[in-house]
Amino acid sequence: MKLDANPFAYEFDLAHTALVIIDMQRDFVEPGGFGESLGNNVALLQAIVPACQRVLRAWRAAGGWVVHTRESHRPDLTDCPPAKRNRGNPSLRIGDMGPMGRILVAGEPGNQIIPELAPGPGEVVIDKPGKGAFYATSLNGLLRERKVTHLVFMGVTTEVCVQTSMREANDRGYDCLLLEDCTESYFPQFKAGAVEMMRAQGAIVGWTAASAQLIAALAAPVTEQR
Ligand code: C5J
Repeated sequence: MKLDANPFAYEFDLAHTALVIIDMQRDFVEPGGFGESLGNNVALLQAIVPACQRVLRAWRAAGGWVVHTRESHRPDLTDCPPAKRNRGNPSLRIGDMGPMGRILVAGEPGNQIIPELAPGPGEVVIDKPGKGAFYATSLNGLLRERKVTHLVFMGVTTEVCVQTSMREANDRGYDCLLLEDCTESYFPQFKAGAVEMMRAQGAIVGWTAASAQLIAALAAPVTEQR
């Protein structure tokens, strides 16, 4: 399959491509969660949910494989370095009781993926203690087992967990595409900068495209794409 993308067309074989949805968790996206309690405007993140749902539906209908991630720590926090927990001396730390349960702790209500994008049968959920989806997770092994070579990214936040994961993937040899209208930041200028950075210098980290381009490619008969 081939789609219009920046800085040039992105080609992928669906059987060797995974859709990776980064950290669309209640605590980051929903009103009344951890993100909002820090003073962030979660409406920005909520605005991408319909586009993410459209892509997920089209990807599943085409038979594509999906990986979801959550920024998530063990209840005993043994996988949370003090440097991460204490950075910035926040009033609410990872592991503290937040508005939707213990913050960024596995099993807590706020740590779950939003119902609109709930994982389906056969889809994988990766709990990651870092910003990147590859650090201290089984993701690379799972992708190699399935002979995945290409990754399509959506999720939040663009310049933190999405960008870190895409850079990790790029260094491991995956061809990565970021769907611009399916990712967001609490800081729109950071999203804009991250998108520019990733596709600069001939897709130095990867490609970017509008989700409509991907959906059109998934819907097109195979013969039209040659
Ligand atoms: C993510 C964060 N998911 N911003 N986390 O980007 O701390």
